Amino acid sequence: MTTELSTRGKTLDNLFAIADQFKPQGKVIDVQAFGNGNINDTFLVTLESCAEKRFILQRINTQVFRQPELVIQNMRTFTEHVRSRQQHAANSSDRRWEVPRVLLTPDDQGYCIDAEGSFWRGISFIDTSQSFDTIQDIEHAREVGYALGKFQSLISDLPSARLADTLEGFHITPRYLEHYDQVLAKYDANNKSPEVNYALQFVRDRRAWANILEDAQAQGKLSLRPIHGDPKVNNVMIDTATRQAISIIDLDTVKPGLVHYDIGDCLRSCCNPLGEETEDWETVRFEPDLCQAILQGYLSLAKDFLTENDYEYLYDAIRLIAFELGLRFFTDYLEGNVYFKVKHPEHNLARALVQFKLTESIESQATTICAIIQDMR
Ligand code: GN1
Ligand code: MG
Repeated sequence: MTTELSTRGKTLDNLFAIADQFKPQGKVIDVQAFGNGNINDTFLVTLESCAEKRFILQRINTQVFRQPELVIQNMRTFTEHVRSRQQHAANSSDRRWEVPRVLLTPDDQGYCIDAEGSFWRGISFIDTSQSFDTIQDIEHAREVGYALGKFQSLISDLPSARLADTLEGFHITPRYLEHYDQVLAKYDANNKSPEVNYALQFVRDRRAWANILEDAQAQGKLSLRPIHGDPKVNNVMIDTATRQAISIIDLDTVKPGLVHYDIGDCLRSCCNPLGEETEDWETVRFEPDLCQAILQGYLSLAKDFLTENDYEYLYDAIRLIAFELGLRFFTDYLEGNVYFKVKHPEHNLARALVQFKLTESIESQATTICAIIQDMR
């Protein structure tokens, strides 16, 4: 079979051969494009007659992750840490919680490089679970918050020095602004659309405030800890039977950072009921009830490790990470879509407008959001 898949001309035959590198217990019978990640290419591999019938095959985007071996190494460090903690804490919780495993290759490296130099890895599939692109109800929101608290508590005692920095500058908003300025300096400013003008003005109006978390860190008010980096709604796996959160997947950006990046990213993703891919950007809204439920779930675990200063910057984190993602999408649009995968040339502009509208909605509800946070301290 030589069916062309949509991703850079890999044939199904190639993909079967690559999947075979991850020492599957059974014969590979199917490989399908899977999920809707913006960076890596993801496939679901199905195996015949064995206990674990599926696994995830991914081509890592090496334009983004320049040292993909370090991404695998971090993932293994994290998985081993959690496994040893779970063994020591046996029976302390009756809730199901799973950590995706790196699948080993015959040389035990956990990745393989194909004839064209593409970098591939295999990851175990979390069975009997599913994820959603938007929050389904209040219970779902609480579970997503719980999952982030659980994740951060599991890595809270992993020394940051054991994790490599796999993506320098990730979530450091002033760095994204610097890059934006460089891109803007080269951008052909003729015939700007009203949407581009809106976005340019949006960034101009907020740039002075965008250092807020980095300044707090520089002043010693906030400190670096291991974080997930990308805890958006569809990275939280929900058990299909119990509806409880049982895992956070996508461990590419597990590295030292501020917990605020995680909280901000989780809330900007979950409290936008229309989802980040909506084309109806003008009606995008931040939903405070979902924010409250997520923070309840999160703080049920995180209250043990958050400091007073951490609480002081929660509102800013929610506002900042929505703004930052809008800035990242907008910059990529201006630069010609070199970072995020797009379905059409204006896609990143549309995504940027969604995040900017969300930021506006957060700003207009600042009092409500701050009161929610205050009530939970
Ligand atoms: C990217 O590829 P994906 O969908 O897991 C991005 C995140 C963004 C997200 C927005 C390494 O994640 O930071 O929040 O898109 N990942 C990277 O959907 O830049
Ligand atoms: Mg990701």
